Amino acid sequence: MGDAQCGKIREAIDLLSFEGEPISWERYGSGHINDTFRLVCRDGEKEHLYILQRINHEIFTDPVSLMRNIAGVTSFLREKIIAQGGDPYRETLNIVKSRDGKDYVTDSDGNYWRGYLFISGATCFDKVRNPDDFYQSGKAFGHFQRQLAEYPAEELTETIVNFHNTPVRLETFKKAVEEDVCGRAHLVQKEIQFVMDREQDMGLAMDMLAKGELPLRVTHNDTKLNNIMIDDKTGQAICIIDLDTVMPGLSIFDFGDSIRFGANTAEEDETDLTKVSLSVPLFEIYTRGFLEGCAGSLTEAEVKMLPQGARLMTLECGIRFLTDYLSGDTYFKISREKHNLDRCRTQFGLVEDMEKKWGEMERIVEAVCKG
Ligand code: ADP
Ligand code: GN1
Ligand code: MG
Repeated sequence: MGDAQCGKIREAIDLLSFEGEPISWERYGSGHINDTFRLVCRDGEKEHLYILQRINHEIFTDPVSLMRNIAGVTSFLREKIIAQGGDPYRETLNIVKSRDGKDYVTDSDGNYWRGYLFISGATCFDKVRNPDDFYQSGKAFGHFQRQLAEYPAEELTETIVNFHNTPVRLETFKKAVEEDVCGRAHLVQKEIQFVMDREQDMGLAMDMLAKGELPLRVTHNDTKLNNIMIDDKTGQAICIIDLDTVMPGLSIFDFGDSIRFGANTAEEDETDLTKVSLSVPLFEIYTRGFLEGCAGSLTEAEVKMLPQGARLMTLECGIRFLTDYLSGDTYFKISREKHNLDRCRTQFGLVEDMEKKWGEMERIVEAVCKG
């Protein structure tokens, strides 16, 4: 969204029931999808902080159902947090209602906006700061999934259909190569070949789901490290955010996406590929945290498939970045030329390294499981 359109922010602010006078707002965070702002309001001496977000309605084409999902999931979690003696204002997202009682507002351009209470004293990281943070995040994502096991899945709308259906992602990719709308395909022959060499494996998880060998659960589906808030004082993972993609999925998606992002020794958009590798210690520590958080709820088949979940999520994400590069960068936000191509290359580098360390990954999962 260009800054010219940001004028609509004022409209959205006026429609939401923020406390006090809006003083300032600035772009915030490093998400690839929504437009996020940190909003400061003042009420006499008191300052109130909020997150204001324009929901990307080109990607989430049904923002009303999406917000119904989030309202349902957060009020469900809220009750659990209260029952466990936690702080519901810091441990889950709190939606700021519109002045007429809705969970979102629309501006005169048809954009959808929402407000959340800002969670202070906690940080989202783009890179693992220390192994304990990663362990904590594994525990929290495992626990999140465990808690949502009791959520009525039939009430959730699938906000993006086939979100982690890797074979469908592959088909979309092939179409992008064929259409080559930006004339970029000749620049990425090596990457295209990388994908095609792995065509046979793409359906591994979806086939097991179809055969009933992996159970469908309520999952987060976007478990990267910057979608979890770590308390600045205690170092504990306190709140899981970015709930746009909470919907039925596989446990290995949540495990895998965290490994893809957090156990990479390089950042997602690193251009020096020699820095990219799978950190085996981080893989191990996350596995430990995740399985602890799941507290015995995963089946034997799910546990066995964890390494494959990591590999498939990384491969799939690389394919999505490459598809977007070929299609003219219309999906993920970019801040430089070839940004999506750089991101794709780190993902493929990581897949390659996982393939080299495959035996080790399997042994770790087995050992952690045995305790
Ligand atoms: P996107 O879908 O674009 O990734 P997110 O919902 O993840 O959007 O938000 C982007 C960033 O905004 C997060 O990574 C985090 O830094 C920050 N953020 C989001 N919600 C909150 C909140 N309630 N309190 C504090 N920071 C938040
Ligand atoms: C997007 O919204 P954000 O930045 O947390 C994307 C994920 C990708 C991720 C790659 C809705 O996550 O699927 O894995 O970028 N979210 C959506 O960094 O497509
Ligand atoms: Mg996010």
